[in-house]
Amino acid sequence: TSHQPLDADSITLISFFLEHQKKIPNATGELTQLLTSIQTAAKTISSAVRRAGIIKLFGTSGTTNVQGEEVKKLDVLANELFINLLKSSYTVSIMVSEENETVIEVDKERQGKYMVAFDPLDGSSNIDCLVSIGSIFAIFKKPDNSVPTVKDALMSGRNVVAAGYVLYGSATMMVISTGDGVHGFMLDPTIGEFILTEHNLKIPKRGNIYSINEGYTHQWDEAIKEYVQNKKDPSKGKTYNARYVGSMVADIHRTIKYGGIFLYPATTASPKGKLRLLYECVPMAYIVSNAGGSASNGKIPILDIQPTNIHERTPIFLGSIEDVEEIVDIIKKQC
Ligand code: AHM
Ligand code: MG
Repeated sequence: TSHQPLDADSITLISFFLEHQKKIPNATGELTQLLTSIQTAAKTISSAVRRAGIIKLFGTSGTTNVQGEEVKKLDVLANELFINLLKSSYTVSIMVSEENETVIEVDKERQGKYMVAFDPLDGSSNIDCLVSIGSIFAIFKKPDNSVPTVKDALMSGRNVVAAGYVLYGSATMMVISTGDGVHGFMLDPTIGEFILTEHNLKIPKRGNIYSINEGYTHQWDEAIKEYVQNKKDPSKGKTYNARYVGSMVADIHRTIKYGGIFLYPATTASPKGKLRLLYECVPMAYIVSNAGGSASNGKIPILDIQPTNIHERTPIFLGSIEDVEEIVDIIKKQC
């Protein structure tokens, strides 16, 4: 209960990464500095999400984003927080945001060696009805260590040095990987700190949940139809449960915790799928892969895709290693 004394040994997000940084020879502390800014953005967005109905942040702000969708007021606030806090961290040169059509450049005097791609508030359809939403980010570094330029915004997932997401669910949790395991930090609202609660998250090798928007069945390729049909047919093995929040962060956090598969395939209306490579699929693929799962576009790992456009989309199949293998095999068989 809230009357329970606080644990004097709890590990905060920043103390965890300071310790991690000490283990890396020649580490400058810049990544920890960057993560500090991201956690401040996350705390502020979490507070805004929790109070949005009271401080009148719900509803549309009357503008549309680069994808032609209505932008909610909370999205605008979350985007401004990410941009301003990353700029003032002195660690980033360029940014890609779902909400900005072009790459965001940081002033020369505040530039650092990283590129950050982010979706400041994902799950827009769930904002006004109080269902879970999230933030997603990936931090990239050029292999040659020089400061990235605008044309370097198009880096593949193999250049990611850290990625994570923040889930504004029944509690707020930040899940991060710097390539050395996946770790979850729960926001303790009584002290305003992210506390390590999930050390070294591992996704089960196989799950029993499939997560896809089945309303689009008529728009899927035969392989997707066959796979999903199999999961409901007892003659084809153990049947699966269906779960679909419609917020990528919530659907993927559940997939990591319980196992199973999340699918957003190509549809006739969106032939490249809906989800964006740089700031939705790559960070999630990085996290899931570091937790022992996998993520594919049906042909190659998401992390191997070389982007050609900052807002490009990709089909995605992500989750427990054996579940992803199964769908990829069906896709290959039908090609
Ligand atoms: P958004 O960026 O407009 O919020 O859309 C992204 C969201 C994801 O969180 C979710 O996985 C997906 O869109 C759901 O799409 P659909 O409603 O087509 O199932
Ligand atoms: Mg999004």
